[in-house]
Amino acid sequence: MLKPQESETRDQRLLDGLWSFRAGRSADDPVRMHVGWVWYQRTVRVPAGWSGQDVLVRVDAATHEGRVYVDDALVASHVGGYTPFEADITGLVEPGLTFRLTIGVSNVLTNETIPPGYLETDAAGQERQAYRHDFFNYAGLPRHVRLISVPHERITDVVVATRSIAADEAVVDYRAAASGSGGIRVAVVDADGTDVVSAEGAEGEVRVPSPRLWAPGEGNLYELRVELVGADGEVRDVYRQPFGIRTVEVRGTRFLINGEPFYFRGFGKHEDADVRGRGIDDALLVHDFSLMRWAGANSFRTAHYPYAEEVLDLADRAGVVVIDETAAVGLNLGIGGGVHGAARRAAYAPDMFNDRTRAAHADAVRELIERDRNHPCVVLWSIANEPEAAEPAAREYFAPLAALARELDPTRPIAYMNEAMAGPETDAIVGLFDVIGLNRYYGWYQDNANLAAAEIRLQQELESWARHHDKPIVIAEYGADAMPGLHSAFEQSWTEEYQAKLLEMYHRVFDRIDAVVGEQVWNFADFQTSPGIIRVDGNRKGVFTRDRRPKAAAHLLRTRWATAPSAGAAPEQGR
Ligand code: GCB
Repeated sequence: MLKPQESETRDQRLLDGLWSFRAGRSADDPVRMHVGWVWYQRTVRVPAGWSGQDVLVRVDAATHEGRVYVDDALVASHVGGYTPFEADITGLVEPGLTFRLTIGVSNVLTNETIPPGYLETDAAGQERQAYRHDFFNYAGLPRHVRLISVPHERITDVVVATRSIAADEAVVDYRAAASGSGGIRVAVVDADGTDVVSAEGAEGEVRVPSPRLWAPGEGNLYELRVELVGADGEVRDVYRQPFGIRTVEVRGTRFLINGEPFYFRGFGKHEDADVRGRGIDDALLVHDFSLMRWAGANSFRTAHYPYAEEVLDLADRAGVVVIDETAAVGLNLGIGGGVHGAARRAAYAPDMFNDRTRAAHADAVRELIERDRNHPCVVLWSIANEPEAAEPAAREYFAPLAALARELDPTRPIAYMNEAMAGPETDAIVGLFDVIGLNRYYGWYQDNANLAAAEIRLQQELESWARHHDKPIVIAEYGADAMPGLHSAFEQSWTEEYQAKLLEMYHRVFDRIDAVVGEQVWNFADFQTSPGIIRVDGNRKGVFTRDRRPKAAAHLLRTRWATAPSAGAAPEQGR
């Protein structure tokens, strides 16, 4: 789905600001723990200058299900909380006049939604939303709602991908779709605004001379200017798609960007902050990126859902590498609030994660890839976080999803993020993927406050993965909770020293294992979770506090990462 933009033929208004709000049930129902539908409403005036154009309304995210009404007419409904949807409302509104826009949002999660969850009724008769993922179920409208003006005959999709690169020329494939009868014309525009090459036709290739590559640390971007031209030669629509010229490839145990081995240094993140919850905030976004740069990070993972499109736009510009994840987190009955144990029943079953769950998961994969595939920052799709992966039925569940991701995007490798209950010999699905993503907590959930034992077990396990699979390994999570200001001279969990020492121990091990091509600490910052006995006003594994102040571990990372020889190079490894 195209991100809305202004051009010679297009316009948009952000409908940000305060809306009227009502939760669907009684007034004393505390909104924070509300389960079910809420309603947002406001009056919108269609700009008078938009006459002759089609008018759309676009919701960047309605978490987890949204319904849009223009006056009393239902114009769109969508399931999936982190991807956009839109409706053509041309026939229902008039330029210069107002209409009533109402958006209903439900936060309910079931076995058949992505992410999954379930409803419980407590002893007081109160219905509660339970879920198997470790972050607060912030819901509602966390991103922009837009009113959009587009020509009636218009460009509806653009896909750009680098086929090959050489010093003197890059070959870039493109594909555009349009409604109406016009022809497509494209031009590649460089950062100075100069047309460097052009082509005609809805699909084809362009050869870019002396390309300035997008690379880690170097956010070099081009634009593909796409024009829809009528038979009369008149330009009906113009859309400018930013893109980067770069290749991604997995070869043996190496992860290559532009043919060069890349080592991921960075974080699993969350869209989370005090007061605003998951709501988009440009100042926070810029601040987070500068803190990541300060720490020497070159990458992050959009744990555990697709982030706002503006986040990826900034990563493109900043040359920050992204592992882009669906919201498929919690497809695992063996994990509860971070504590892992054997599940008592099958996860993939008609009354649990079933064909309808998989269909929702397929939608999540499709919508993620269709939204984000033009971002050069995205180098790897993560189609699930910590699903049950040892049950043989996991293979049946995941094989069509992996195939779908490859079909939608043959240019990027795919992964899923594994948790420890499926080991190198029991993981039934790792073979479907190109990269092994591991989330490991030796020294925390296992061997707590015993780093010597944790080091031995971590090393043994990583060696076993490397022995059994000829694939690159990215450690997508490792870390420990730390309460800021808590200190100890002893090996004492929850202290700042322990968090830093644990990371240091992991780094020693990573540097001994050749197949490890990345380390992403869990987490960038402390974040809110549902209340529980192992969470202290949220998850404290941040190396920054929730208000973005560095703990001791952040300084440790800066020492290791900010001194690395170049943006993408591996640290000094015993290779
Ligand atoms: C995990 C999950 C992550 C949790 C983390 C933890 O494995 O992927 O969502 O927050 O562990 O801290 O327990």
